[in-house]
Amino acid sequence: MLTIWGRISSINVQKAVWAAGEVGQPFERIDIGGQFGGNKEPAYLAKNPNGQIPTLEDGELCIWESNSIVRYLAARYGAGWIWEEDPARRADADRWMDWMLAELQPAMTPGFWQLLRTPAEQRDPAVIEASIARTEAKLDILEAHLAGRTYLAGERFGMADITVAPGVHRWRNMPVPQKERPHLARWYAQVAARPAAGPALPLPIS
Ligand SMILES: N[C@@H](CCC(=O)N[C@@H](CS)C(=O)NCC(=O)O)C(=O)O
Repeated sequence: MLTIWGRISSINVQKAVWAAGEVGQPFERIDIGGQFGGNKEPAYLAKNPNGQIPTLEDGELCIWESNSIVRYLAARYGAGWIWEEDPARRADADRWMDWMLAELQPAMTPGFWQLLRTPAEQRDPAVIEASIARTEAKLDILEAHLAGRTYLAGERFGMADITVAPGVHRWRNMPVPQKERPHLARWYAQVAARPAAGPALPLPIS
């Protein structure tokens, strides 16, 4: 049985939970981080020296970095399914996974923290405005890309969808103006309806 360390409100934990569900691996998820604390304790730091979530344990193996966890689960348990053997097809998925960590998450996180985790009187409207503008530009890229394909990396559901969708789920449920993007909305509805997505995309977001 796998162990996933991390509170489910974290989009990085959501990726790991979704991937484990897709590849049909039973797992125990242990609440840690945020209001649960525990992620700076020596026992946890021995597993993940960053003191961040998620961390995955699979027997003797201990992995951190959410996208690496998704790739591991896909390669280990999802061969011929969500793992791509073909280097070109895998690169197509990889770029969206890296884009999520390097572009979309940094764009949306300041706005999320301001609006969901900062008392109203301490919020900085300039930070919120900048985060919305940056995120909207990234979502426009997704919209244009999804106009031409069913899933992020082509016609087959896979690792890229599992990695990016938690960010889109979060943004769609934030108190920010929601621009109409029909292709993104169609893709989100399709992937969020998957059985493994349910436990990974809690509402309300927090
Ligand atoms: N690059 C890391 C980032 C991990 C990260 O920033 N995790 C956040 C939650 S999303 C965290 O550990 N926050 C501290 C906490 O929850 O206490 C990954 O993708 O796994």
